[in-house]
Amino acid sequence: MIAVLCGGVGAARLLRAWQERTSEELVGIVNVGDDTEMHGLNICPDLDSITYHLSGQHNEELGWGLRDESWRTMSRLELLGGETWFRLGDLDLATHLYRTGRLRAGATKSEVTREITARLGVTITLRPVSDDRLETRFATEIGELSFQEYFVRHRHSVPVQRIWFDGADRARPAPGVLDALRDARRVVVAPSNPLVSIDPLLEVTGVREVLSERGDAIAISPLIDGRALKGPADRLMRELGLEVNAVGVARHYAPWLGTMVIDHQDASLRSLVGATGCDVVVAGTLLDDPAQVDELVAAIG
Ligand code: FO1
Repeated sequence: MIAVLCGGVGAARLLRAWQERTSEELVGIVNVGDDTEMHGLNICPDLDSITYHLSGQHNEELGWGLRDESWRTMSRLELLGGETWFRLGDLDLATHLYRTGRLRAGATKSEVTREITARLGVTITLRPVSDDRLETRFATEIGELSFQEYFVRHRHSVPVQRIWFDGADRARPAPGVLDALRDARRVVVAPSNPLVSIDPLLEVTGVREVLSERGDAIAISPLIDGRALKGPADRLMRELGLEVNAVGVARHYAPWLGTMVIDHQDASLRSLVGATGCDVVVAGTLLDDPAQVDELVAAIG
């Protein structure tokens, strides 16, 4: 079994590509720091993004949500003067209605995730890292923001001074999370945002400790040539004083990292990455290029 620490889209692409190339069981341990409540509904963007990708129903143009989506409910909500900056599509709403109903009836996030993935034919096991509250928060120039306020409402364009994870000190790992990390033949860190996708996973009791005990986790750099393919990872790293390249990512992960995979374009950083204390593998890391995915999976598998 292979355990993959996951944010959203980058992780979804990796899991999907890997599943096509292996018969080994894959378990995704998924960030919940982006989770939010809107209009009384519980929304889990990373879990849903991965679920929609793995069931082949994701919206490629938007980069989130469902394919063939319509927005009639949002138009109606706008007419009523409701909040519409966080857009919930008509089809996507069914997921949030289902999840919210089940949570109110006493089910856990893990149980609801199992139900939704089974219904949508997803065969990779997805586990929220915790069933407890864990909220990524930002201190910014314009005050404190939740993840979705920062990311969607302000389009990740507000300078960030600090990031923290509310509830992390009390967040217990969801059932099966630590066992998966202990028992996995390999633990892989997806090319997700280190500061807002992977860090919240590490904050959950026991996760960092298991990775340190193992000492062999393999991380794929989300930065190529100092840039994130998607999202604000590069910007956030700069604002928070990290070196904005694969070396900065490796240094951030150094206490528990075994191997760092860097892209061919960053081959010149090989020895600097290695100097942070990990092994280094140079491979293609562009997940929309089948030849590079073949090379990547061969390198980390
Ligand atoms: N991202 C946006 O840029 N705008 C939206 O209106 C938006 C709505 C939304 C609704 C449900 C959902 O599961 C995700 C949604 N996202 C939206 C994406 C999401 O907020 C972020 O991409 C992730 O949280 C980052 O990993």
